[in-house]
Amino acid sequence: METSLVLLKPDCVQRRLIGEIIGRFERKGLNLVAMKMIQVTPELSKQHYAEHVSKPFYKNLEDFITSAPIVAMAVEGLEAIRVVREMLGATNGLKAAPGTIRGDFSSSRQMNLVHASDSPESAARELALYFAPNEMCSYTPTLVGSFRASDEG
Ligand code: FUP
Repeated sequence: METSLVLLKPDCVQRRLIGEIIGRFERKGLNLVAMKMIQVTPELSKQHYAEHVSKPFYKNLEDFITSAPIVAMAVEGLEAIRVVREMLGATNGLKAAPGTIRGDFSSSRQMNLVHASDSPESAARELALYFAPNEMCSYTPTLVGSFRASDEG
């Protein structure tokens, strides 16, 4: 099992797409194991986007991510990090494949609705930024037998 850090960004909240996006993850069979709405501060933005802080687009990105609340979630499942990234589609909504979240709902590189961790190392670092260990609610999903065979994990 893997757990990915997923953020529904300010454009997702402003456009009332929270339910639509969470619904996709639920219908896929992923488990939501933590969730909260928060206002990202400039400090948290710099931590989250540490690899981008020195890039020319960073100021605009920080202004955007701090412009309205976000919904942070921990999403658990088999191969969840790759599965969720593929559900999001390419970074730029104009290039994301139809059927993906960004392909269906975004026409922007910055306002691409959702963030998800891109590796196990990123997921561990990002989950720790948003959730304390006691905010993670692991549980046994009782419907798992309707989602996959018992020998699939
Ligand atoms: P992703 O992993 O798909 O979230 O994308 P990146 O890590 O490459 O980029 C992080 C965020 O920066 C994305 F949400 C989009 C944004 N971005 C810009 O706003 N302008 C750019 O030129 C590149 C990325």
